[in-house]
Amino acid sequence: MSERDETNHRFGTRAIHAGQEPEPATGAIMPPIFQTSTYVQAGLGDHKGYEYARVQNPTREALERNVAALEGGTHGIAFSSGLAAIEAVVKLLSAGDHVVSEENTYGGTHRMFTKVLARLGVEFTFVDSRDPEQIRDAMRPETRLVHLETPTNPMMRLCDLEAAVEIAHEREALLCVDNTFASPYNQRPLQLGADIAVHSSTKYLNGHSDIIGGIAVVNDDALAEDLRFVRKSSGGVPGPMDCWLCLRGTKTLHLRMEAHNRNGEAVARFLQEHPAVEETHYPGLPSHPQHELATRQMTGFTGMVAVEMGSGERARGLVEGTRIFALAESLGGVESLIGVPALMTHASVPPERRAVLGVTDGLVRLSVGVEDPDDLLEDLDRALASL
Ligand code: P1T
Repeated sequence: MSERDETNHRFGTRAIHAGQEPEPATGAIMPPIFQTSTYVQAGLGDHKGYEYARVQNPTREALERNVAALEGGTHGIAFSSGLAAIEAVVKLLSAGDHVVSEENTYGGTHRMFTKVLARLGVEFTFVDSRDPEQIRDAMRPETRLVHLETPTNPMMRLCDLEAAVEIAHEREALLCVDNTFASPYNQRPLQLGADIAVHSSTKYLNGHSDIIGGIAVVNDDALAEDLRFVRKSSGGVPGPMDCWLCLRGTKTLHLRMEAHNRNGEAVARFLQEHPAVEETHYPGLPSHPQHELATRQMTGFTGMVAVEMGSGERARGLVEGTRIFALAESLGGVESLIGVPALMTHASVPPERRAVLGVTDGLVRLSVGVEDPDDLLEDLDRALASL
């Protein structure tokens, strides 16, 4: 992965500066929150490029330029949520088109594909993309999109993106990667050849658990145009205040991700050694079956850890026993969260599919925050001791 962009700036500098110029009227160093729905025109058709805020908003555009620079892309298209971003990607397709999707995505993504978009005539085949040959085998003449998530939510499975790019492009399908779990600090799918990187910016990009947002990043002008057209036509835009908060978040992405990576690894190592834990899923551990791929494709392994506790009762004991780790959905904020995917984020996935994926009632997912790591380990140790 190239460390610098065309401005010759490295990641941390881009995080703070990319896409933002001092505001021209006053010199304000921070992009203003353009809290407006419309823009006054001097005469019919005589305007400054801003007509209506579903279509254009300067605060949103600053965020889009910033995240595009972090992903190594040329265009960012921001949405009202991560699911709205993924939905817009599928809305590039038509009824009768086919999508090959990783089977272990966020539960809400699977629900949207199977319960909403499939009803509209788009067909989906779900595969285990740890084996890229499964993607190849599922491709049909009408396959227009391969949708991957790596690492996956919550099993922390990986897909070899370079292999997937080759397979998708051989058949002229778009490759979209949900990069939410890794964040662009740790993994940049576009630089590995993917066509679209999508995020729930609710998570690491914003980083402070105070907005819902999504974004798609691409390198291709025509693809960006198509996604903007879908957004303009469908309407899933984020508000300016949320864009501003997210932009404030991305300024510290590199600092936060260093701490998440460090704390995630410390927690994973601790849990792996703990006798009360049956199995620990974390791509940064040498015992992870895809650790070699992780070190090739990622530069850090995030704060996301999943552990198998052996039963629903033991999982409940752990998630209800911690004091610093808060029992809650979501992830990627500075504060540590803990939950049981089978009852929370993946409750919408049918039980038989959950069983195939390993999303058991005993699986606990941790979003390790950036608190003092010793306090986090003590919190887990205390909760595990009480089981
Ligand atoms: O919640 P929203 O911003 O719409 O993003 C959906 C989404 C998309 N992709 C991934 C990988 C996700 O994890 C999510 C949302 N996930 C949770 C809320 C969660 O707790 O896992």
